[in-house]
Amino acid sequence: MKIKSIMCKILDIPLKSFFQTSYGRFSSRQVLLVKVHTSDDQGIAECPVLGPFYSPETTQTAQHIIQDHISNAIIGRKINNIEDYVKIVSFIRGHRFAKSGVELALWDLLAKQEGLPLYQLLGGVRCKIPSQISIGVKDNLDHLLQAIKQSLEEGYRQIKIKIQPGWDKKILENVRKEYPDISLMVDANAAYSLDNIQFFKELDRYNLSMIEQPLHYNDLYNHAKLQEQIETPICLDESIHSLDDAITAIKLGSCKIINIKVFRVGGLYETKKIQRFCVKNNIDVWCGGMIETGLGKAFNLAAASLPGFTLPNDITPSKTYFTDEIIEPPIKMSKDGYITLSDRNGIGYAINNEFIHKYQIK
Ligand code: OSB
Ligand code: MG
Repeated sequence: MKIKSIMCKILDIPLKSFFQTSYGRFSSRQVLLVKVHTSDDQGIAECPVLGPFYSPETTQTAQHIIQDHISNAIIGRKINNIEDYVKIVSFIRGHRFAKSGVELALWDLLAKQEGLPLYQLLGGVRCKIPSQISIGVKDNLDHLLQAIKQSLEEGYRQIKIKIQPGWDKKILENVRKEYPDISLMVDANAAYSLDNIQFFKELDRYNLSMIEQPLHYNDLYNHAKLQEQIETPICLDESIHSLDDAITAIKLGSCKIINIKVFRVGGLYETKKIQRFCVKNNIDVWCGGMIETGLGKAFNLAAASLPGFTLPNDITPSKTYFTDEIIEPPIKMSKDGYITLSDRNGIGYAINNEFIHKYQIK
């Protein structure tokens, strides 16, 4: 198919309530909407860049890379498969969120052309996706316990809580006192160093299914040192940008589990490469989230249908973080914590144009 044009819009969408990690607190979500047009169709995706505290990109750099570099490279060219696109944009170093925005819109276009739901074109093997909720740092313990109670009632299959120095040991002790048997994990978002080794050793007693990204994003070596000394499996998030990172981390022993975020690794093509390597090496993976809108979550759902995605994913119904729905129908979760993939062609959801109109800022 011949690419005719690419269009970007910036949306700024209020969150239902604030979300806090060790990076800080945010109350609204900026995402870049990306539309790729051929002469007779369009594909749509989003680029949920968070900001330079999570990865080097921002919404504005992603827009710049798409409009001034990716567009120049692909407009007017024939792209018959995703590999063509990946090769063409391989001259751009980094900027994986930007590359993923266009790649995902192309996946949507290709799946529609083939008359298939995206997850089937991708090679997905399941259509019921297990869900976990990521609960941010709260103002106090009561608020956290309340959020956990509500999430368990809603049916989530696992609870993930954000930790940071000062909001860790005491919190976990109390959560475990209240809920000794629930499936529980923690995410440190790189807030600790090996100086905290005593704390990490004590974590072993809380029976956590994993600890996500305890140390600096650039530090596979010390993650390997840490994993040697604790039982709790380490799961890497921020450290993994590519198949090469995944290979290095696994060979070094830096983790036992990988959180693959479709956007962080540059799209579904790289996601599949990492997933295949992990399956071969018996490493469990799951799909992470970036507080995407329902549109971004829909691409994550397709990823989570692939072999090897054996653990609960940070994929939640649209209403979990937002009041309004960008997609129709909304993403819904069953009472036992599963989301069923759409059987419609392409990404499988329609876009609510009123939503875009309401929240577009550029
Ligand atoms: O580290 O997984 C993370 C949200 C924003 C940035 C980083 C992370 C998160 C989450 C939320 O934990 C995941 C979600 O979208 O459900
Ligand atoms: Mg994380």
